[in-house]
Amino acid sequence: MPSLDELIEAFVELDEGRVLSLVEKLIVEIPPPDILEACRKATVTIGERFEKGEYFLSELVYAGEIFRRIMDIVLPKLREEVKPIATIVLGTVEGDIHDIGKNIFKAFAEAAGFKVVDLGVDTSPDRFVEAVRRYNPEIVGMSGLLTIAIESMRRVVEALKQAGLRDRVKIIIGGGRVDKYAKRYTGADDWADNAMLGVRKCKRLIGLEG
Ligand code: B12
Repeated sequence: MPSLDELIEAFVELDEGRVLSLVEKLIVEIPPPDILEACRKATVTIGERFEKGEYFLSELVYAGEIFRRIMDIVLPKLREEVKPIATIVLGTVEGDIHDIGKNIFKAFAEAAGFKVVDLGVDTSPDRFVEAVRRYNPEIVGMSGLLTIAIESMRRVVEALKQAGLRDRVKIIIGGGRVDKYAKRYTGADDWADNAMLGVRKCKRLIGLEG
């Protein structure tokens, strides 16, 4: 059985063939969340190489494509039929089109029994407000990987306040740039930089054991 470290190494080197064959082997014994977490770690190193100028935009695009193919193998193993325990309106915020992490969080949330209304990427504050009116969710989840996404998240919370909807929902933010300071700045109720923890926090936000 290959190791998760081998998978991380192959992903960082963008060796797609090796990555996919390792995932096919690992999925037999390793829980899907552990495989996805290893892949997320690899993307952090890929991001560092991009910052240093060792990788270019084409490599970021390719990394995104490899991650999608990994998800095609791994996510079906997560899904099972369950009655929804609550609804989450979820979207990547305005100005940001990163959606791999959002889609992983969505799959984890659905596997834990949430109904997820996915608004996609580059989602304006107005679209969040509209969706809260329409779907009456218990939770609003916002995803963002760019530093500027934090500002967009703050604008969504403001728009919900303006619309008189803020107190009807719990708000959680997620993605690589979020932390307790971002939570405070945006006015969200909680934050998570990994999907498993995010789902546990969602449960706690609505009074269920997480
Ligand atoms: C792949 C990638 C891309 C792909 C995205 C493909 C896609 N469909 O998503 C493409 C090539 C399109 C891209 C574009 C750009 N990118 Co980019 N990208 C990345 C990269 C390498 C990986 C991101 C990723 O998917 N990670 C894997 C996932 C699984 O991790 P995650 O998103 O954190 O998600 C986890 C948790 O955060 C959590 N989570 C996520 N969402 C949510 C939501 C909720 C509610 C909860 C609870 C939890 C949760 O659960 C997930 C699983 O555990 C990162 C590097 C990095 N360090 O993040 C750069 C990175 C994010 N990109 C960066 C940049 C600069 C860009 C561009 C501006 C480049 C350019 N010059 O055009 C554009 C931006 C376009 C835009 N307007 O959004 C920078 C951002 C810097 C900054 N501080 O703002 C990074 C950090 C790279 C770097 N180090 O410089 N990118």
